[in-house]
Amino acid sequence: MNLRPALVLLAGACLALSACRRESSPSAGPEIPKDETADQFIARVNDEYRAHYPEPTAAQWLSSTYIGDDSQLLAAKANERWLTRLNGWIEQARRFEGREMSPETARAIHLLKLKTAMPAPRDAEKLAELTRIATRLEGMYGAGSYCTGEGEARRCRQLGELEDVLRTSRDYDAQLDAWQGWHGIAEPMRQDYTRFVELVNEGARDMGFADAGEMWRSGYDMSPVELAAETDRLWGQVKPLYEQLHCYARTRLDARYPGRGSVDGLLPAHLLGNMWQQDWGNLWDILAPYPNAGSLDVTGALQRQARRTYERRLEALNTLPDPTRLAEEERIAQQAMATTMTRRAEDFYTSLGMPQLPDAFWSRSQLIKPRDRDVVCHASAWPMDLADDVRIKMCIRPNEEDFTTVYHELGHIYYYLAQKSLPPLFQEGAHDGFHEAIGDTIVLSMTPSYLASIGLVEAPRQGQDALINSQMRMALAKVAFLPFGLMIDRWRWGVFDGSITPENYNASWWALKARYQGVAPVAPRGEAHFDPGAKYHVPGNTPYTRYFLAHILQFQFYRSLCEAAGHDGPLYECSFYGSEDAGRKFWTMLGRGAGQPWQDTLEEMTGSRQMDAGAVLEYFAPLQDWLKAQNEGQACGWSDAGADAAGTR
Ligand code: X8Z
Ligand code: ZN
Repeated sequence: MNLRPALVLLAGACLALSACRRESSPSAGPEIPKDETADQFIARVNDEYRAHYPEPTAAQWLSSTYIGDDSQLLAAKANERWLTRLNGWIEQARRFEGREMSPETARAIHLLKLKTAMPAPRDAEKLAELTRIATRLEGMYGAGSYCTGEGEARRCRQLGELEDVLRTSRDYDAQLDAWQGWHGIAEPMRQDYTRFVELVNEGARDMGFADAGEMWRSGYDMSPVELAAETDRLWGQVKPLYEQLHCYARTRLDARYPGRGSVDGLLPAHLLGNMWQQDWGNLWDILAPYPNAGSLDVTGALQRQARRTYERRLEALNTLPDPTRLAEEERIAQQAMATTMTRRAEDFYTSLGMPQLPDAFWSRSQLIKPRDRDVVCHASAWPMDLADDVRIKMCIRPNEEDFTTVYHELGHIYYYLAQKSLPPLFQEGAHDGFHEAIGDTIVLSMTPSYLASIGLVEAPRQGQDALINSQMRMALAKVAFLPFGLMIDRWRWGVFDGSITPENYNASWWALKARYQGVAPVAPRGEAHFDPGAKYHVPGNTPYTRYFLAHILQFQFYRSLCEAAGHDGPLYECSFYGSEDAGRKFWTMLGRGAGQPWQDTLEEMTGSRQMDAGAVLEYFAPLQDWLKAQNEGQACGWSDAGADAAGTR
């Protein structure tokens, strides 16, 4: 489920389990009606799915918002029952192989096999082991903490605080410490992850796939081989643009950190303002093309607003509060600010004619980090009951990245809402990249004019300098991401197919980071480390190619919604805020779910049946020209030798 949580465990399914009976084998389960046709079978699965889906989802919600041994035990158990049920259905579906059935039913049976990203072995013991490991890995990530000092001076920091260092500090060593500190939390995951890979591969093979990676590549209405080739083709389209951005960033970093701004032409992993180097937006102070051509400092504006909210609460108290009260006031102010940011995002969607978020969303979502317990802070959107109980789980802080992430998460939520009357097996993205692209398409509409209209930046300046600033702001988020979006699953596909072995986990990770992103650690990261585990989606087992595809697709969606909104002018100037025509087109696409091949859905939306980076290149054409001029005379790019050495240096 699109980082939609049940992602890991459920990936959108149900569970049918009578309260008094424990499943002992995948084929056990409720009575299977005799002489059931394939169409009747799918109708029954859809009913059972809807009826039982809420329970494992609720268990997973609890274990992610209340990390602890008890909640993990319950989540693992609920997931065990769920995956057993899913395996049972898949086995039952075999009866219909080669038999007559409607195309919808054939599609539903195919989707059934792909309902989880965590294919479980048929063997009951191994299945139970898998759910325990998966729950533990996610818990380790959520509770991860970097502690320094002894006794009184001992201080522990979680991901959010360590990210703050990378966001705001420009001290080389402080950034390195935060970066290394966070990566340390993943070391204990290595053994569990190694076993996890064996178990999901067995599950995938039980289902007829070569390995779990092949299964992941099977959800795209084309062969797994074709899908892999598609990602290469799309990367080939955008790589020259990334290389220009990389070259420009390297020059600026070298100027900011003389002699230390690059490592054999690669960018130092801890200096890019982001733990995984996937979004360089925090480096605005270093990378802004024209610092005097109008401020686009959204983070600063949000922080000022948050501070005012807090100060107003304190003023209203009229007394000097004790520390407990002060902390409580701070929490209330944080919640109020997070709610304001979320309301603002909702407003974009309702401006398109989409419905308001249901009450349950507001009463049950987790918007901020609770003070009293560990939670998985990584943002996600949850369809709890495949109807109106939709929630997000975030630890929102007042900065630009979290602000745009709220818009991203609401994209998932509106996808769920638009599909709630579809059969559950079709309640998915057209493919998973579509799910990830919805909110991001809205983010592309967050132009300087839109940001000014909501009071976050000054009235935008006109002219070439301001345009390049605005393009750079978007490129640091969207273009910098592209190779990262690709390399994570290049690593996992290799892990699943055995070409990357546990002895090479870290070296191959850094070789891929180097090859695709041109990024390297500044000190050796040998096999004592397990750096992939420091990125949520690895312990969380969320496939990642979806985000790469989404970063291409969102520009295609944006272009066609801009057309629908009657936009006239260069693509990058368009905001379709307030356009009900664009909204209708978007909503129609969302409502299709996975009920037809994604190529049909894409064609309805954009007129094209192919994913294509043409819209990305059209959008960034002014920036690409500007970057080429800036990089004139530089030896851009980086060598594979540097790439190969990166992991072991
Ligand atoms: O994981 C996410 C979302 C939830 S689906 C917050 N994203 C990827 C990431 O953070 O690594 C959004 C962009 C990429
Ligand atoms: Zn998402």
